[in-house]
Amino acid sequence: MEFLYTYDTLKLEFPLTEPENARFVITGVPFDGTTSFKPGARFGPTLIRHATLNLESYILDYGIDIAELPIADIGDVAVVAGDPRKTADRVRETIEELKRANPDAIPVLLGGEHSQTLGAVEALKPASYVVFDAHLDLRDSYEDNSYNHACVARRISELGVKEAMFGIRSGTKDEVEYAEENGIMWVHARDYDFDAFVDLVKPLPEPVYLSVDIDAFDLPLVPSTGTPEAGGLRFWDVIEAIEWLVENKRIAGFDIMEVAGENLGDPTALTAAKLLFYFMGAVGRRT
Ligand SMILES: [Mn+2]
Repeated sequence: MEFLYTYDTLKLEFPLTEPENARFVITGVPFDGTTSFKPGARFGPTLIRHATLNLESYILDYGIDIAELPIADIGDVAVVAGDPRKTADRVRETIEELKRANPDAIPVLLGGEHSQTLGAVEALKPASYVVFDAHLDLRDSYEDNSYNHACVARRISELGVKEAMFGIRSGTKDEVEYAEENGIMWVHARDYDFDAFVDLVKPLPEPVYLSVDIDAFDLPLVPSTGTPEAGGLRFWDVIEAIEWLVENKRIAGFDIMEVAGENLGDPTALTAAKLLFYFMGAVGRRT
């Protein structure tokens, strides 16, 4: 099928299927128009796809080969340079087109700035939003733009979506107060463990949109990201949480955002690629 706003780019290497028949439909969003510190998220989708070349499609500890799963890659969304709202509109329309053709598909967004998650959430209308992130992203506005990457969780909460956040170690007093006033639950990276995750996520209504801002991970795993912060989560801790989530909750959509860098083989993209494979493996082994 044809999409209004996507174009072909480097795609995943293993046998792909058509979006109409796929369980997972991958789309890149090469947008970094509001990045405040370290640029390069526009290269994230390509870097992640390239990093998958380094990985076996056979998931050793699951005993399944994700290359045998029905996966589509529809290329990247054509961004509107410098405009996170208009670009997120294109993300929303792309996912709406996909869901009309294939209501069972799980859209998988590769980014690109976290601002673009809003478009996916608007399209999929999940009841809950579970996010791994270093940052609360609850600002009402940042640098005079309410669709800045630092505002994405605020915009999503305003849609009435329940939120739970993990790996947090950065936010303002105002953001903490907004979270308190609006019942937004979050766990500091220092306090994170599996039980804390399950406690918060278990009561959340379905379906759940799962977002991973790559900066949730500890710095050595993800040196190239827009706003890096020391003191993050360990890789297997996040995988274990995702395994629980896909076993126990219906997943509306998934994304891996804020992967940046300029060089192929960047550790950040390698972390993201491995995470992508584990997500598809964790969902795929159940079905
Ligand atoms: Mn972040």
